[in-house]
Amino acid sequence: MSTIIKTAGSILALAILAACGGGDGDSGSSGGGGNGGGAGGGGTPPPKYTKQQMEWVGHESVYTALGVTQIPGFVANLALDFFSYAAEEKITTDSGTCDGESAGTLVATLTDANGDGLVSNGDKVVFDFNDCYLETEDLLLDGTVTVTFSGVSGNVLDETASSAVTMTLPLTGFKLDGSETLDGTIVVAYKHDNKGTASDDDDTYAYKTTVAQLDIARSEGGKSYATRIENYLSDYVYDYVTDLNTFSAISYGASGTDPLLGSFDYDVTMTTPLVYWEHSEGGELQSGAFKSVTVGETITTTFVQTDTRNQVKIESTSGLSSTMDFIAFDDL
Ligand SMILES: [Ca+2]
Ligand SMILES: [Ca+2]
Repeated sequence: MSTIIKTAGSILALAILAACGGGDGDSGSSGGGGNGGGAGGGGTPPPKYTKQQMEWVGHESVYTALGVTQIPGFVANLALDFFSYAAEEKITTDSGTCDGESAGTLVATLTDANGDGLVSNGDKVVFDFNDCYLETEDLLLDGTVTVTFSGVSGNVLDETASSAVTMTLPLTGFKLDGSETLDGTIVVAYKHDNKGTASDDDDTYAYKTTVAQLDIARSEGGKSYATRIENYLSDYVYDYVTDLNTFSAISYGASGTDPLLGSFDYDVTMTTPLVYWEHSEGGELQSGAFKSVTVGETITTTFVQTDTRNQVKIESTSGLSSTMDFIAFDDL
């Protein structure tokens, strides 16, 4: 089975959904400072976020956007890889251990509904992750997900041909890193364009991810927190030669509770195309911008590529602004 995992294809380095931990320790200042929920009390302007909260909104806006795309994208790629492997080996199920010291197991099962050995509408791959640790992605998965194929055009398993397929991934109580539980259905529309040439140097791979509603539950410091993602859309193209992922769209609504923000509710929209460089150490955001609109302010997060370390600027219509390098942003 390790063969399956190792062939998992081109994915972004995985950001963890809703990230790890609510900012730095000094969040004791205000439990629920934020702009949460109750829009429109008569006449009193909503409170603005502190600088630390503003930075956290920028961080969360970006990493939630990436996480909702990357983790299902990883599973979708894994489904295609397993389909290819199973068709070649003429098997329908396989199981094995994952990576690391407490590796866990993964069982994969293919239902090739029409038995043609090709990805067809209605074919399925079921993954049963049992505390499965994936070393390269630094990700611990626990739960079952059925990937159902639809909208197939071309031969998806032929790496030299143009093709398209939509994969639907319902997640129910799916556990991530032992600390977060995901519920919701994610749809990934994949498209490979070979540009009509035999060489794959000019090929592009597009992934459009949509989610009507995704609920993320987690606990931290003995308390429970919940995030609801609504109307999520992201669309990006992976360039094989440059290892660049260029997003043409990202938008969603996020609401819930957070240790640093208290109750929160904001809408996130990409305003300048986000470019993400993929490499073995985890990738880096190179350029692009997001805005996060709360009831009280608009927070803009901008990535700028430099000769040394890429910079991140976070600023708000409240008048606050903050600039840091990408490493510091990543560590927020
Ligand atoms: Ca088939
Ligand atoms: Ca080509």
